[in-house]
Amino acid sequence: MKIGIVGLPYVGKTSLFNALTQSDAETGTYAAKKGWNIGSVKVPDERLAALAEVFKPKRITPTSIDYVDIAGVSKGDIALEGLETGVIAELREVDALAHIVRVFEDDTVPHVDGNINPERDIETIDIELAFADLGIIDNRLDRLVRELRTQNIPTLVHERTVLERCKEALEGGTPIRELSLSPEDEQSIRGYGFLTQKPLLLILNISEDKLDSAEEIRARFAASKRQIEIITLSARLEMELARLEAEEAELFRAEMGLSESALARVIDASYRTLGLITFFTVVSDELRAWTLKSEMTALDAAGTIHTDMARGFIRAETIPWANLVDCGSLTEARDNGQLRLEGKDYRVSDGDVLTIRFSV
Ligand SMILES: Nc1nc2c(ncn2[C@@H]2O[C@H](COP(=O)(O)OP(=O)(O)O)[C@@H](O)[C@H]2O)c(=O)[nH]1
Ligand SMILES: [Mg+2]
Repeated sequence: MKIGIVGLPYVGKTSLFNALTQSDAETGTYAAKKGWNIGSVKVPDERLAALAEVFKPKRITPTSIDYVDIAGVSKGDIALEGLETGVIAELREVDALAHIVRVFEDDTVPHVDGNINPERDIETIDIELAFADLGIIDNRLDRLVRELRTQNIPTLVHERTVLERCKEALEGGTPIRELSLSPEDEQSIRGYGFLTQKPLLLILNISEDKLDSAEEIRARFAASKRQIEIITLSARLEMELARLEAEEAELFRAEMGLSESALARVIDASYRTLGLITFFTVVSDELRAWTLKSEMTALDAAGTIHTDMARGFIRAETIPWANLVDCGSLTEARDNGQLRLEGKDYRVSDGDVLTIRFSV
């Protein structure tokens, strides 16, 4: 899974990127307009530790998330740069966008529009993302109209209809994500990676001395952005905490009254936004976490692990992770009748421990 960090220059994107991925990319600069940073973070999961007590595996493999930190965009940038630039092309590849919004006040940090106004900044980026999509739609529609003049290809006619709907929505200020598209509609525009179609996470970057009122600030934005996940954090503080030893950082958090690490909240929200769940496997001494779209089946889970497993799927043995921890071992779970046998259509639940039986 890959998440693109977007936002105006000087809002804390690179600081958050560094905090999330334990990287050391340069902050406070707006030089490399075409550049981006990319880094990976292992998803912390307490369930893995609990399962490790049961299985005593030689190796524990968590899932990971990639974050892409693009150089800041300001008004007009995306539209002017167009589709071909590396930055936009990179963004089209991501699974979701995290938009960082500057709420923190700091006279030593410039703001491209002169003053702090998060509502305005959210709109600026929304409009830029819409422009980027509209640019592609207009180009494609031009070509489709020409092609359809000489021949009648049903798939292209369908694509044109969908693109026209998208265009109308965007021009009216509605992102593509809010349209109700059928699976066929989605399929016809999948290749474009429209930015306003991607799930969006709003991250409010607030001053470290305003963390007390984080919830109020969040509520203010939540009212107008109902369907969108909103997180508040202080990117600079998080970056500094990420550089400390784990125990030291914990102490700091406790002192400042911060319960959970902001990074864990970003990761949780990323999973929710993308509708992802985690399942676990234990194969030859390796305990491993995997990511799956919610609603997916045991067969999909098998395919995530290996195509052979999906091809030769026989059945899945499954148990919720907590039940397995209670039982103390798979054998015990089987004896207690807690290990269920499921077929390929079984809907995997978050936290399931799966053993796939297959033959090839
Ligand atoms: N006071 C304050 N400054 C911050 C915070 N987050 C980032 N900054 C500063 O804002 C400047 C821009 O940060 P950077 O992460 O490079 O932003 P980017 O341009 O969006 O990548 C740097 O000088 C950061 O130290 C914050 O939470 N509080
Ligand atoms: Mg930056």
